Amino acid sequence: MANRRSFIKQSLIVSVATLLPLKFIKAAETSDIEGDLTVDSVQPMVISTWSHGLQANEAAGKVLEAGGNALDAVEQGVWVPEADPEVESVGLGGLPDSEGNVTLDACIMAPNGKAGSVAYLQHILHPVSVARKVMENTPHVILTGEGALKFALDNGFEKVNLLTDKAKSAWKQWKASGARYAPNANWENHDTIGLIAIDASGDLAGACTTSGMAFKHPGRVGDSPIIGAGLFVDNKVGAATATGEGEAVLKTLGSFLIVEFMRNGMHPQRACEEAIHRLTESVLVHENMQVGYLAVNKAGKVGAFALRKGFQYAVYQQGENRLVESAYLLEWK
Ligand code: SD4
Repeated sequence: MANRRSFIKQSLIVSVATLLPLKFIKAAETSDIEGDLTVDSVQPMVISTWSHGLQANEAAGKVLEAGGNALDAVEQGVWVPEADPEVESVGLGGLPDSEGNVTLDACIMAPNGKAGSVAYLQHILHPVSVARKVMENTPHVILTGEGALKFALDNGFEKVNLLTDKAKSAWKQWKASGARYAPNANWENHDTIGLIAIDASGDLAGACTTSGMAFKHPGRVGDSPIIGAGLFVDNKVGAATATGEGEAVLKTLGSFLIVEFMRNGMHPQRACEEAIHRLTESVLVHENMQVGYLAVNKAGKVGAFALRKGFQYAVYQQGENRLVESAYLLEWK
């Protein structure tokens, strides 16, 4: 064990040192001993991405405080931004694709290792709940597009119009300004929601839901509905979720990577930092790229790290709900 730990420490020092010229801004103080997964007792808790996570956490926290389980908590937590027309990156009110259609990606993972997901789904207010039905009522993990819509309608979900006037006029403005797609994952400080909960039994579940990158190509699917990319939960180890430019997260399977780092004894903070470092090593980082990771281990320790400044996450525990600025690697140019 000691050997493994010192190896991890050493490899961390090497990778941080390699990245120093890129301006290593700040990293939380952790030791890999703190990544120990020994659990005595953990208070129920909820963590989620961005400031809209605060309201989502409240809803999820209520479920936990009423004795509910982590799976119900994550589903009901993310219902809040999914139904909020002011949140331009999730569900109703989400910015559309290049043809003006709102297309949604969402997934959910349960403590028993089951997972469900929908991608490129249109017209449904709560894609996370369709993902849960895929998990619970089918032998599949992912349903996409027309098939996902048919499944939703067959299962009693109603068809709704997700394109608000505000989102439509943003799309028209984008068209008028030349309709050039540019990944922009940090705009207005709210984005995809990834939410993870630990319930009173110490069980973990997670959900991730988004309308994806604004004005994306029709048919584009991001990281959020892909198990291991936008979200990964292992009830013995911990869970992680991602926000930002999905293509970068997909190419490095960021959430799975973080959970594997934690499995090997890394503190969630270090694990998120390492996943960002991995991304800078294996993905071409362009000047507008943002990626943020958020993780928690089985013992309730939280970590977060972003490629660039601006990522925030919300932490709810024992009735307290706070918004935290994530540490990050690079300043915007
Ligand atoms: C995507 N990861 O579709 C999502 C978008 C997002 O912050 O999280 N933006 O690529």
